[in-house]
Amino acid sequence: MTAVAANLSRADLLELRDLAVTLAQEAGRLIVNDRPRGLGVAETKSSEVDVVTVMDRRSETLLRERLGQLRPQDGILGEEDGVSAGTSGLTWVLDPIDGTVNYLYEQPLYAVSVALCVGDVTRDGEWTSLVGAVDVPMLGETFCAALGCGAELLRHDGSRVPLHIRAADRLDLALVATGFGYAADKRAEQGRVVAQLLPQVRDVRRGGAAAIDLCFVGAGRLDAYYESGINAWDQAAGQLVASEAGAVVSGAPGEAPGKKLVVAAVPGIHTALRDCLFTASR
Ligand code: LIP
Repeated sequence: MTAVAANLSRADLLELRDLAVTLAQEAGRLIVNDRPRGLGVAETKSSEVDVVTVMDRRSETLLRERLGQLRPQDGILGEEDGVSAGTSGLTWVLDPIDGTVNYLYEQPLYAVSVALCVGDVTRDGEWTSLVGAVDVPMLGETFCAALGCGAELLRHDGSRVPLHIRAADRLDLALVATGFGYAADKRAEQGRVVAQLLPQVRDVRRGGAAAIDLCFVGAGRLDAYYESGINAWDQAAGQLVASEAGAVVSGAPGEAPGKKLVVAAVPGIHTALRDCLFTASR
């Protein structure tokens, strides 16, 4: 199902995109301005290094409250509080702090990711992002996109520029980002894959936030990003920013992007990178 199936016009999509921007920026300000001194780990999830802070929860609470006021008919899927059903067939997919470990360590690459999707957001390949916004408060930047309407970078000084990918056609000259999971066995496997990739590309970056990595592909700050094991909330908005800026966003060969694998790359290297990853992971 797409925007047409969701009966949304271009004007509707742009209005919803702007709402996603507003909400992402509100939550971005909250997590910076209200960060308590001596912020610690409130709880852990899949492992001791998969952390949640009190600000992850406050950010998602703010986003849910605002959506409850403005879009009560829509569903919500949030990283911390899960699924809330709606009646519109549309679902807001929220990562209240993407790059939580960076946030915990006061490193700048963390973001609030807000996407509006159609379809079943709990199943890979069964959903499509219609609008997305990724606010990176420490950079003073918000990346946003609407399906079929392009992608933009909004700077907190009020300026805005369209996003376009880099022109690249050689994998050996590509700057590629990736990330690693929170489970030791998964990280060992991912380490083997990136070790095989490293000599075949210009260099590798590990920023720590999928949403930012995907937006950086769209902004021409990376040639590609791939990762396995990230959730819909990590990638729903960033996928759309990257694709609307001209990147190819896929999963494994013949599969949609999702938790199993997401590969976002400039067209000239997407197939070569995906083939390289497929070979390395065997
Ligand atoms: C993060 C992802 C990142 C991945 C990290 C972590 P979180 O999400 O955005 O790409 O490599 O391990 O999963 O947990 O900060 O929301």
